[in-house]
Amino acid sequence: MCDTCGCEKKRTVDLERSLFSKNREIGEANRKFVEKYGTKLINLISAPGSGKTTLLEATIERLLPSYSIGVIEGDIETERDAERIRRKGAEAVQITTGGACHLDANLVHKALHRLFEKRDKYDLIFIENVGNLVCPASFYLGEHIRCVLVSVPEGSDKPAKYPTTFKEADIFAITKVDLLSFFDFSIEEARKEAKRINPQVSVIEISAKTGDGIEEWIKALGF
Ligand SMILES: Nc1nc2c(ncn2[C@@H]2O[C@H](COP(=O)(O)OP(=O)(O)OP(=O)(O)O)[C@@H](O)[C@H]2O)c(=O)[nH]1
Ligand SMILES: [Mg+2]
Repeated sequence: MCDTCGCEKKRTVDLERSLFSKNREIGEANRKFVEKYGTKLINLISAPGSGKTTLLEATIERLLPSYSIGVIEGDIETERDAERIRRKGAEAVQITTGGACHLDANLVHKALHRLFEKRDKYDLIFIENVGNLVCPASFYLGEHIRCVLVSVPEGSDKPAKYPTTFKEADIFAITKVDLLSFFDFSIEEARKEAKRINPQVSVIEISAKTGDGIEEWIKALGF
């Protein structure tokens, strides 16, 4: 309760703080859990339709059968993305949030157990977060690599307009670069703004359709 006016604001702030710190604790546990198995955990964040699943399909094609891959799919509804991943030969578990716009560490923890029931060794586990450029960024899931994707049709102003999402990203993937000639997307603007917000971020230009940038992406993942 706020001392000055009696509003509920302070209580809300306290609850938020405890929600985020509990989430971080479980995120750290997720990280320790996968590290026991020598697994790298990668969190993909983007608006709906930026090309997360298509990039994963191309990544699986490139890395199987040399590496074992698992995917945790987060969506509000349907098993469709998990089915796409399974068709490419990787293991996948689907989380349907039923409305929530992001995954949290606890949901991912349960999904990790489901994945390790299927196989006892993964070199990589990808988490495809729920399509949303804002909310998933506040929830650490235990990932070693956080990748934010923006596709060419979305516009090069996105880093400047959604800076908090880029602050803790390790990789900024500009996707669908095969469409550059049809849109006024400026690679230079997107790159400059992302680097201004987060000088450490690696910027990669990718087309999962043509294969451009896929090798650089694989290298950035450490493979
Ligand atoms: N031209 C082009 N289209 C692409 C590329 N990558 C994905 N797409 C298309 O973009 C659309 C959305 O791709 P998805 O991979 O399903 O996007 P997503 O981010 O997984 O979508 P949600 O899971 O719904 O958030 C599909 O029609 C893809 O074929 C690309 O590199 N180039
Ligand atoms: Mg998808």
